[in-house]
Amino acid sequence: MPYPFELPELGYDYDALEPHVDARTMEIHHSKHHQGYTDKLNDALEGYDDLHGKSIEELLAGLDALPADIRTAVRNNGGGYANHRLFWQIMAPGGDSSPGGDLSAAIDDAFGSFDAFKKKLASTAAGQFGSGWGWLKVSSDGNLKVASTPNQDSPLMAGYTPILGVDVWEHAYYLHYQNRRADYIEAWWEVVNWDVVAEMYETAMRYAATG
Ligand code: MN3
Repeated sequence: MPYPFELPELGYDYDALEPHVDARTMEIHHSKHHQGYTDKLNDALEGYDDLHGKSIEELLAGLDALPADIRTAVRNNGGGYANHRLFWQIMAPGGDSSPGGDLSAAIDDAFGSFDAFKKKLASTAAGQFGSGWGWLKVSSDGNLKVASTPNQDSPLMAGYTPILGVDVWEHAYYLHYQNRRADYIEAWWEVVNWDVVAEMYETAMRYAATG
């Protein structure tokens, strides 16, 4: 039973991503912001027993089918729950600076080169007006796309599988970078865990292949 949802462990210490992402930001982001989304998601679903067996992916992919009085709460807080769960997973200290294998070849095919992909994602995320996320996502027919979403909207809501996401809410960077979102994104590449992103890609492609 996925419900009640629980705040996932980070898998590394709050200071592990220094100097690129500072420890205080990580602590507040995980223990306050992500905990808040998790708690509010559970609050919204309380009493809706028929929804307690649904995974977060199922809930977000099926927002239109949810009762109207909890749809916005699940969209915002369920999105926040899922987006941050992915965000912690796809970061790590001291990983490779680029992906290998199938994902590397797919990025070259889709965007021309790894550098061209990074530029496209950085400009898309930097250009998201207000709060939101920049994404690398896989379509249901197995194609890589770069996109941004506002607020806590997830690519899952539109039928895509996110495999990498960069949080561009000010709470993700303001303490260290203030208004310099582009500088934060540039530094953030240093902490991407490409092994996990490549695993997510493989899983998404298996799912795309089987429909
Ligand atoms: Mn956040």
